[in-house]
Amino acid sequence: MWAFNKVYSNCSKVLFLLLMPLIIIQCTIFKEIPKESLFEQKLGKNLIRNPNADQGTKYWNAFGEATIENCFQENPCFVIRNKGYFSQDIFIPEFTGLYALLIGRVASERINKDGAITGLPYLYGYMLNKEQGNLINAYLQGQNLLGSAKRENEWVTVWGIFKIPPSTGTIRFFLNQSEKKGIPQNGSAAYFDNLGLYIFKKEDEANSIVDSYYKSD
Ligand SMILES: [Ca+2]
Repeated sequence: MWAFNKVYSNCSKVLFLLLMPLIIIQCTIFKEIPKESLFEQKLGKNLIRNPNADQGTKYWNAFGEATIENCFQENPCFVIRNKGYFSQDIFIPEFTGLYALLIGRVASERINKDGAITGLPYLYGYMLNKEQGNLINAYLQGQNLLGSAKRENEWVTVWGIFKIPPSTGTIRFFLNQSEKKGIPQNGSAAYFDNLGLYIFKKEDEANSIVDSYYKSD
């Protein structure tokens, strides 16, 4: 009886050891989040990290005169002067054929009486090819990406919607300062805050986000 118990006990141990990898594999399978849901989770969400300058320059690259300052009512924002700029890379390899909304709030310390664009803030971007050494697939410019305030230091919404070309892996999002040929910078500040990059399946799905920005005017 003792011998039988010992053999039985050893069998249980062997069986347990044999089953252990299966249990681990099962648990791993159940823990893994399906790709579909990760894709869905990112849709319609702001993919910019630190979009409000609450974390200083974290996640952003700053070039030239590019700083974080308290802009009006002690709210930190991104500030550039003399054509300094900020940029952030956002990885979006799974969104080919969908639509990207670039959006933000901007203000300018300088408004030229003759309407020249020098000093004005604008959003800009590249779609970078994931297969060809970050070759530029598309330039994100025009539309409503240039700050069009009529008064100095007046905050306005800027935005543009762009279809994501095949093989795009990354969007490089820029905060830039305009300059008209022959009219140089004079050290005036261009302000940016509440930046957003959203992906949508259809172009018109971006409307609710754009509307919510305009409501904050
Ligand atoms: Ca802010």
